[in-house]
Amino acid sequence: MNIGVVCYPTYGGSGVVATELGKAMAAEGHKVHFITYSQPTRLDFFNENLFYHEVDIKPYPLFQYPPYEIALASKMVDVAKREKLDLFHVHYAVPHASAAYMAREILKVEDLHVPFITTLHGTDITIVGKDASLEPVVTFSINQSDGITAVSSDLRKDTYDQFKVTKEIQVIPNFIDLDRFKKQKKDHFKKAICPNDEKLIVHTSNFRKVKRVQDVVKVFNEIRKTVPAKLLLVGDGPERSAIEKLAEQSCSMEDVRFLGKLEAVEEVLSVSDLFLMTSEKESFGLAALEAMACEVPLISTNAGGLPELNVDGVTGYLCDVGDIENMANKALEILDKDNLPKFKEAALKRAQEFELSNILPMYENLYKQVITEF
Ligand code: GMT
Repeated sequence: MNIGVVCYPTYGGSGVVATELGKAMAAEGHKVHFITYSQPTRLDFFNENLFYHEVDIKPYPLFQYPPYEIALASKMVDVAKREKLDLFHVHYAVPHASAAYMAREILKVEDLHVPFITTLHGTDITIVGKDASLEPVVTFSINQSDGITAVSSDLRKDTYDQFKVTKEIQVIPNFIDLDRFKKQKKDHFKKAICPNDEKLIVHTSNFRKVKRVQDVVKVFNEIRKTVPAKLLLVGDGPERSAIEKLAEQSCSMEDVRFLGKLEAVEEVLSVSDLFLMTSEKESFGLAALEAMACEVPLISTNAGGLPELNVDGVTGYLCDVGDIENMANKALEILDKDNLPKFKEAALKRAQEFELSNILPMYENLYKQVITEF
């Protein structure tokens, strides 16, 4: 198949899923064309089946807001014609689904038939898309999709609850490449961070409000009242300065490190004992799955799709959003030397269910079905 993939190219779950899926499809022999405004972060190498087409927007003094959606749709039309695309797969509904709709309809006029699949990732539904300023277009373009997927049953339900979507939404969860995300021997790294064998707690995110990273710091402060521990915060984003301030005021900066954006996050996960995901809403929780694949158990909230990943009492614990005390108590239970090995083992076992090879056929079958039925 010749597939056109539209996604956000930055660090972020939807871009990672889009890129890793595209790479896996290319390895299966399909030709995959990424269409976006800059090179996707995990696509910086040569492969005969992978292509990148940059969306170009010319600045003009009249434009307070450059028309990205139109530029994207135009590029999609252009690539579809030149590369004889069979299908578009757009990740994150806003504004990719409406651009895909526009491209498909333009191509139809020239008797070219290129259907599109929209994958809903989370905040495109739960935060951005449901806002009244966007909702009519989002509803329309989801309904116009030739295939719709959501990354969890919870997100599927949210979409039906909040939008008048009349079409079938197929749940295809996030996936993990266990060749990359596996526990590596990094003892020297652990020794450098935890010289006195402290427990290592980790959090990775894009530091947006929805992640409630301040709760990570608060839970950590409770944990270290009982157990010597260190905290690593990986990632960057709008809330980082506020979190740094909170950490400076509430704990010793010797014990907390902000690592910023990190490509080889699996190396940090390999030496970690516990992952904290304190999000107010999380459609799936890809960062948590990456941790579990590296044998790191999880304290997460019970928000969104997290209960579909984190098995309460087995791979970690599920807690109410903002319940710092319970999160800290449950964390101490996991970190107990008699419990930690079994939680680690269970985390890995659960992650194996989301191995790429289990999920890839779901997308591949959907692609074939949509192309055949269109
Ligand atoms: O978590 C984010 O804010 C990034 C966001 C994205 O769209 O890039 O992630 C969403 O998609 C991921 C991949 O499907 C999911 O694993 C995340 O749970 C989801 N984030 C939220 O729902 C907040």
